[in-house]
Amino acid sequence: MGDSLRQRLARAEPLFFGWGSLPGIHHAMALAALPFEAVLLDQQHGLIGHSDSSAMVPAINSAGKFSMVRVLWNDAGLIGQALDVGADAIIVPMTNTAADVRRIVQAAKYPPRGGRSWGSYAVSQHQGMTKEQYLATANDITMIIAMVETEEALDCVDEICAVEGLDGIFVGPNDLSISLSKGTRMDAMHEVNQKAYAKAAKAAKKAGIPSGIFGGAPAFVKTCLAMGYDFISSGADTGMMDAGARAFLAAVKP
Ligand code: 3PY
Ligand code: MG
Repeated sequence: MGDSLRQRLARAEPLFFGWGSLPGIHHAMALAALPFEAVLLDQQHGLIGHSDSSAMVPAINSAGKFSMVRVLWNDAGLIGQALDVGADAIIVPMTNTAADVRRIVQAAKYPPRGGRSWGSYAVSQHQGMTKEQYLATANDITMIIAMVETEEALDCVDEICAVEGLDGIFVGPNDLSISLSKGTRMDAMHEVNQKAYAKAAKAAKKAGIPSGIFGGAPAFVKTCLAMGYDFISSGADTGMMDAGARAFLAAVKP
């Protein structure tokens, strides 16, 4: 067995991951074949449901890539489902308080760290493990990542990062921009947003957990890397297709 996602993120080397918003096992295989170390499936704003994930997550894992699922909402049932199909990490949107994060821990960790409910399907997604081995290691191999994407979350980001059992934070630049501007702006590069990114990265570093952010344009990603972000997404699959098509036409059109 290679490194777990937790072990990989502990290395001081940024991890880049692909972002899947479209459903289908063949799409999962195509995403897993891209030169990223991990693939995220977006159940919040993408078109991917649990039944899609139940085939897509194992396809990603079998291709030797780490799998992450952004669940639809901070809900114990949705969190359990994503972990049961073998996701290495769950990313939970719109977490605003330390209490919100404690609810995730309760849903995602087996006792005594939480109250995750047993589902035997998880075992078959971690090949070679017995039920007992999965139970003994699941709390350590799966990761909980909370999104910081509102003014409220930013105001208490130190408390959020300090919650026992939280493994990382993930910043959503778009919602953060909307929240910080009281709904008047969606500008990931705005200086108010940039200050917020720096604050969130610093809080994560202080708490000793990795920080991630939804990426996109290379200039934006480089700014985030300079702030110390540890895991950064590519931007959505649809965006990558759009960028690829435009680059192709720009290169070949007379
Ligand atoms: C945001 O930017 O708000 C996100 O959630 C990224 O998808
Ligand atoms: Mg968001």
